[in-house]
Amino acid sequence: MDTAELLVIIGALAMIAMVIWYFFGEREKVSAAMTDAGVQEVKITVKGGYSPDVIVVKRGVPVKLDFFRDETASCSDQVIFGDFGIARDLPPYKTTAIEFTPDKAGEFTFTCGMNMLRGKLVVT
Ligand SMILES: [Cu+2]
Repeated sequence: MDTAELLVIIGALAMIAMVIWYFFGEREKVSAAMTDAGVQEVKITVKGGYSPDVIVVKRGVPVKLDFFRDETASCSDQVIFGDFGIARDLPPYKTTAIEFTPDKAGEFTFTCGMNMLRGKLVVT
């Protein structure tokens, strides 16, 4: 095997790794900041997805998730936290706060109304 062939193989493996990371990787993981009022607050931008899309919070402490929807694409006009019985409309170009206290630890998926956009709430 000569160097050129080796480079092609390395390049191909790097591409495969990128694709796997893109579809299955945790793109952006953020731990909630604690406000003076003792609330765990995270700002999330909604634009073709959730950014950050992995949010880490503590169990038993009130959480405030500020969803700023930076688009009008109808896909994202609802956000659903099925495990917590929360479904909320997100008006475009506005911030919608979702407040609740996670009472169970684990990893909980949140999605748009069609189950297409996905994020993960990690309760520790
Ligand atoms: Cu959708």
